[in-house]
Amino acid sequence: MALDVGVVGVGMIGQEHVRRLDGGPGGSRVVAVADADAARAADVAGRLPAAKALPGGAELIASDAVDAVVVTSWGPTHEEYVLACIAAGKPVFCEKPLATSQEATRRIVDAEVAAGRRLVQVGFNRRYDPAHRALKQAVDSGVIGAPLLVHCAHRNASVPPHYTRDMSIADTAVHEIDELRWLCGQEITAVQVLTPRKSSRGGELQDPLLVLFELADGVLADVEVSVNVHYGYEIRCEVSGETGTVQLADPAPVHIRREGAVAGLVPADWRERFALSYDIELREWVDTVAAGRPPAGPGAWDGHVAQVVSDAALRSLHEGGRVLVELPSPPGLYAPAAA
Ligand code: ISE
Repeated sequence: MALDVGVVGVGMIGQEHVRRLDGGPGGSRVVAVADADAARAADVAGRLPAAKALPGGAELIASDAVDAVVVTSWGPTHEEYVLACIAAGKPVFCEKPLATSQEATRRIVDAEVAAGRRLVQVGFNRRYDPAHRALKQAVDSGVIGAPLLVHCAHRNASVPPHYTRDMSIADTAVHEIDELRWLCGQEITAVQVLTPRKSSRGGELQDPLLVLFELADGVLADVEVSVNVHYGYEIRCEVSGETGTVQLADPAPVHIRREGAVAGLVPADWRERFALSYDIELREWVDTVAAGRPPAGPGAWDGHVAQVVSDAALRSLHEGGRVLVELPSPPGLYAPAAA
């Protein structure tokens, strides 16, 4: 069955998703777009065969033409749009973070619980990256024995001018927060943010950061967050286990050896590094939602937990020290299905 999608927010990531959703292999098309910048919405709609530009997210969500919604607007608007989708009974794919405070993500969880069905999926795309999936498969298979330590690095070549100090956690490290929970199958119980010598390229930002996570089974994870490395976009993850290690391979498709040196291209940014993950993520979402099933990917509860951990990390960044993460039990709606 075809799925008619409306996209709220057609900036960079919104346009990336529009390109994949319109005429995508799962039979989806984009029928409506909205953006705070009306001219941009009109421009994007004008390039699509079946899309209209609507005046705002509320109109788009209410439109009878829209079966399902993708929210790729600015983070502080996510809560309003996701709650409106739940109230309208429409499936919604919301880019990370699900909202910008744990109170807001909790309101989304409560609304979904009150509605009695899962409608929300959050854009934690690492779960769809073939390399990350292979990493998890290796850990789950037991080939490296019980995992003990995880070492990650999340490096951006640069960040846009609107990027603020807290975004190193809330917008960037939030990917590793979800990744660690998913990869290790454990909740994060404590977090501490350390601030090394500042990069002279970072301006007002506290860059880089070293974030230490403790997981419920005692695994420790360290994450370097650097957002001005200049040389490209790099994502690393290595799991050290009792009998071996497994790590993400170098994503360069080829290595060139010449003049006594080896070179492999480094992706320029997340669009290049994670292109396949976005293809798979949206394809799986469209297939599931078009079949009338609840979204199978990370849901509102995962978005909420990531926000609770992110808030704890921000507290550590602002006030120093190790901050405990306290999580209530998930509501029954999010209990894993019995095998
Ligand atoms: C951006 O929003 C992303 O999702 C990228 O994957 C991440 O690396 C970047 O730091 C974020 O700002």
